[in-house]
Amino acid sequence: MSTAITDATVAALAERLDAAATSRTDTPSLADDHTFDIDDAYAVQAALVARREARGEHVTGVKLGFTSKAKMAQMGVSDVIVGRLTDAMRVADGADLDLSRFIHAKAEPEVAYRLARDVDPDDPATDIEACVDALAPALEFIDSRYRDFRFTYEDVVADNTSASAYALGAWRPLADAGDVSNRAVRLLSGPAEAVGSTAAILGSPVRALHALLDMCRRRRIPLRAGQVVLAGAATAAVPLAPGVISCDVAGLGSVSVCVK
Ligand code: 0L1
Repeated sequence: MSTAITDATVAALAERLDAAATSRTDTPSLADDHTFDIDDAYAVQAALVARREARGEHVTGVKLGFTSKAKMAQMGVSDVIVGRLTDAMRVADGADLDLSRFIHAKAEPEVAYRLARDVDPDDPATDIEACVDALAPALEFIDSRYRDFRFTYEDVVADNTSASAYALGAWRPLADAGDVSNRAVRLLSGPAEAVGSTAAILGSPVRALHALLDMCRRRRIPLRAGQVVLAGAATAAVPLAPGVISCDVAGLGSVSVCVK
């Protein structure tokens, strides 16, 4: 349990981040005026997600962040971070995406897993790989609520790891998808292009599943049948701009949205 800040402060920080997201107005780093640790940060995140649920949103899955060596080094950490996705964040493949819903969003090309059954993080015998049944190409739209992207590790966890929106391509049964540990990934956004490999996701997206199980054990985050797992970015994030943005993962297919 958190020791550094009170429950009232947790609630106040969640309210501040929620107001920033709903009003599309950035906010200074929480660390500017609060000292809080990573346990507190996950408590703020839980309170933030609870505010969304109180408005009628449903948790549809989880996302991992800091899954590349470069991002971990930049933030000076050796752990991945986990955030929550909701149905309000889901954008259909091929649909329009309104740029005005964000503060300063960026897009990341990813791989998504689908959970076929509930995961029991307390059972040491849990085989997370056996809990997934399908894979899909994915686009994640991250939108840090912090002014000028200036945030600490704890800040970004409190801000639900910048989770903002996501789109999924067609699911492919795991058995048909084959080994996805090193597939070419291409993000196209107008003239901007980012190319990479699924290997940038902790060496292989499947490692993200194991890292997720570990995080869910430590952070008491439930994982339920039907939920989506966004495994992490395969390239650096690209600023979101009007026009069609697409992600193609070799052998898995593609997903796109039209940013307006
Ligand atoms: O990459 C991620 O999804 C984690 C959040 C990164 C923080 C940000 O750049 O907004």
